[in-house]
Amino acid sequence: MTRIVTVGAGQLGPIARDEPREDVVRRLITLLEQAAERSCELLVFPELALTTFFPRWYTDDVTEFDHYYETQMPSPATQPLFDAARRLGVGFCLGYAELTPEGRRFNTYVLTDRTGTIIAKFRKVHIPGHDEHEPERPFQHLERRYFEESHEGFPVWQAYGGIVGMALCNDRRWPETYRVMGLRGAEMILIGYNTPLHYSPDPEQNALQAFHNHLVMQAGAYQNGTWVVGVAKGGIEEGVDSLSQSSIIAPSGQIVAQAISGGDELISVRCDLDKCAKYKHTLFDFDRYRRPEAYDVITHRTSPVTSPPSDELTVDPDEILIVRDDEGEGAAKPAAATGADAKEQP
Ligand code: CDT
Repeated sequence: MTRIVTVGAGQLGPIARDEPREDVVRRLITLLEQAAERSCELLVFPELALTTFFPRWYTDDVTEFDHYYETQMPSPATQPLFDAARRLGVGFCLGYAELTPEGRRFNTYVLTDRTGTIIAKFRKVHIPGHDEHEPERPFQHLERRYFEESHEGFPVWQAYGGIVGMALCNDRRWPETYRVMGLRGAEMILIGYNTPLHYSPDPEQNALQAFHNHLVMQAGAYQNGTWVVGVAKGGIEEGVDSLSQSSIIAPSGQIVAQAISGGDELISVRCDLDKCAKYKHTLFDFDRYRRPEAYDVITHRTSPVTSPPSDELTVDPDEILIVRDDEGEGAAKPAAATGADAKEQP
């Protein structure tokens, strides 16, 4: 069986601080038109696709940045994108900063159908960075000042002939993001990102940004038997160089298409959603092989266990692995050998 959905990743290059929404929307429509030429049914745009990545700047009064937020979707400025979707028959997924009537601020993704009607909304769960000005940084990452965390979790939706979920940028680094959607049957996960190449808290990670980006998305795809569409806003935006390398990843974990520029670029793949079942029904047959009772700390703790309380780490002396001969007679490996698999070696 095949269930084909042709999906595009609409990578964006930099958006200038003073670039009008109308100009950005024109860029999005150009990508949507290219997607239609390639017979895409769905085009995925990045996180905060309507504005520059404004959390790189500090302002005392957050409301001074209200012009970066959308108070309605569609709005007069974004309506032409929705009209283009309807005209072309190509749906889209769009990231933007959302300001609610109650004054709440979210980092948001919406998904439309092929008529340009919004059918799903996701708000970013893992908000990275910091909330106060840190002058020692070459640029700020103040997402925690400008957005609150969503407590709506990671829902999935019936769309495009399959089960579709969404995540935003830092969400992609957390295995739970994919697993929660995997448990809900996700067959395609749409992820937009803005990832500066320079990571102030540990610049040793700078050279690994591209590796880590693909590492997490490929693992998430494979371990949950789902397609992943990862879409960047990349290039040098207001002096800050950000990762590009948008990619479309199969349920095997293989990258099947990858952007090669740091600018506006469309990549597309005919994705067979039925490929997901191969992984969901074999190695990652959750029903058969998952052991939730062994994972309890995952939902009960946020911080690691640094010094385990005695009720969490019990070492039964009879279960200590005794290593003989090759590692020295009688040498013991207590911590590594606790649990049901620990046995005395013959
Ligand atoms: N936008 C976003 O979430 N970016 C983060 C940057 C690293 S945290 C400062 C990311 O996880 O890619």
